[in-house]
Amino acid sequence: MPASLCGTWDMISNVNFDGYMSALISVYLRKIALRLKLRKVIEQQGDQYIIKTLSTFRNYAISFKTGQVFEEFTKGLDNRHIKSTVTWQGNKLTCEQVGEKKNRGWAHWVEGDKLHLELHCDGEVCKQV
Ligand code: VL7
Repeated sequence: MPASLCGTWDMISNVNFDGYMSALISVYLRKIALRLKLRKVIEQQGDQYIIKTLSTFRNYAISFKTGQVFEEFTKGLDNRHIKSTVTWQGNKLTCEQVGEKKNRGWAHWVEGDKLHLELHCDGEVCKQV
């Protein structure tokens, strides 16, 4: 069993978030988003998850069951409709986001006492801890 991702996690580093966002949104919103200290709140019951991304500017939440495709609307982010599937790949909770943008997805895992997140879209990779 992979380590639990559940809890409240405050961002301590954010590498190439601007590059990742440049694949999705215009420069105006990126300038605001880049300054945010994001908080993740992750809840789990069995294979049902809720992941909230919280900030002083906007909040975003998804709810899903692992292994089941769901319709995701990235409301307040890049406002796209995508088909998302989250599965465990080893110790990584991995999401594939199929839509207009190629190679879009993310992966969460725990290392030591830290939550890691890799976000990717097109050729861009953002790494958050
Ligand atoms: C979600 C933002 C850039 C728009 C506003 C910034 C406000 C706070 O996909 C994500 O998380 C996954 C994995 O934890 C679960 O949904 C990252 C933030 C990415 C993309 C678009 C910036 C506008 C951000 C809500």
